[in-house]
Amino acid sequence: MLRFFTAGESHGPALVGILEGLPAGLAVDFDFINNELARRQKGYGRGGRMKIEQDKIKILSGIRHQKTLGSPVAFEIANLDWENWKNIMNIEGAGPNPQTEEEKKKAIPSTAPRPGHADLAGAIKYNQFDIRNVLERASARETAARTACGGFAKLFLQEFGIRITSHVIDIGGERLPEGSRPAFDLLAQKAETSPVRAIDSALEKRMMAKIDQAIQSKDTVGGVFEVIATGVPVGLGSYVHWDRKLDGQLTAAVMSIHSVKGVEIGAGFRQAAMFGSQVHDQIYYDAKKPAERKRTKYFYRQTNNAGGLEGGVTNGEDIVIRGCCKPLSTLMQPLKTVDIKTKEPKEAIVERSDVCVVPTYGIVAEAMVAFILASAFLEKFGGDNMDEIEKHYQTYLESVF
Ligand code: EPS
Repeated sequence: MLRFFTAGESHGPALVGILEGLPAGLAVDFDFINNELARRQKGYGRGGRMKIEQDKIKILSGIRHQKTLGSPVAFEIANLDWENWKNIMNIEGAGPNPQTEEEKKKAIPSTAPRPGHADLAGAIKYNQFDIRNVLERASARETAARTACGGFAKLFLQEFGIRITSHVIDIGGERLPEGSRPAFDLLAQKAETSPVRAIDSALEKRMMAKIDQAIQSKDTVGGVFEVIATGVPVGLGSYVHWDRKLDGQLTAAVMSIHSVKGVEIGAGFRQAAMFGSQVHDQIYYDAKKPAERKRTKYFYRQTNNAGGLEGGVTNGEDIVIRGCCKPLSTLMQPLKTVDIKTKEPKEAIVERSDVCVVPTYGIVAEAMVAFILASAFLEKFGGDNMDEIEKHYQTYLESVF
């Protein structure tokens, strides 16, 4: 079993993570993990913070000579913005210690909760009269630590031929039509070179225009990302019990990402308007042993409406999972709210934020999907070191009929 914890406030000294359950002997490519962090920082529509941060992982434990030890991997990602907040977010002083006019403004307690944010429910729940005490942890800055954990999970999965990418299929209603997609590598390459991770250049322009429109009208815009995992063997997850169904675990993991309000697998909600004969992916068999190492695909489909999962179990086809992001709740033209102290009507907090984060959350969703798949893989083929897991996996592949 793999598990991880993260900690850290958005403008605190650092984000930290602990990833527990990685086997010993996994080669760690630090550039790969840092590149994952860089991919998360990109995207048209991001705010000023991403110009300040240059997310880099600093490993504190669990790795020696570039290989995992089997012990918990602990790491830190510095918040470079801490320098601008250390007198406001100070840890040991009894209150803020502002030195400049700008810091004096930052030190004023935030009392106007943003509709759509964790601000109000969080302030009531934790009995806080400065909303900063809520928003600092509710911030999606936390997803940098998740992305690093997902980077390790991806490195593990890659050893077994499993790869994951994402692209954006909708921003503010500018949507990629349903239908055929380029093969995995081409799709990944197209997404990687687009500022909005769109795989179609005409769509990319319309999406960027939508974001420009939101910027100009001091608004925000949401959308839909799609994550694809390829090379996944048959048999991860289980149909025997509700909490072992992998579709449930994957959707919960993606739903847990900030601002995600809907998750679909495969043809998802579109299936409601289709007949069974149009939905279910017919089964074929190829008796030839697949040449590609570790492929388990003797049984295959020509369509993938199931999104790679049937009965909560992977069926060997690509896993396809979508997340719908609501528009972010920090608006430069604030919505109406009520001051939590005076109970008077007020305008919601306005502070630096992003206009659109759909491409970024696709990257975070890749990390969450990687984590769930790595965990399920370890559950099925478990072992304490990579050699042991490799042997278990090979034995399984040889037994697949
Ligand atoms: C984020 C850092 C934050 C926001 C964003 C995520 O930086 P700041 O609040 O200093 O501008 O840009 O936060 C949110 C989207 C959110 O919902 O809070 C990051 O590193 O991704």
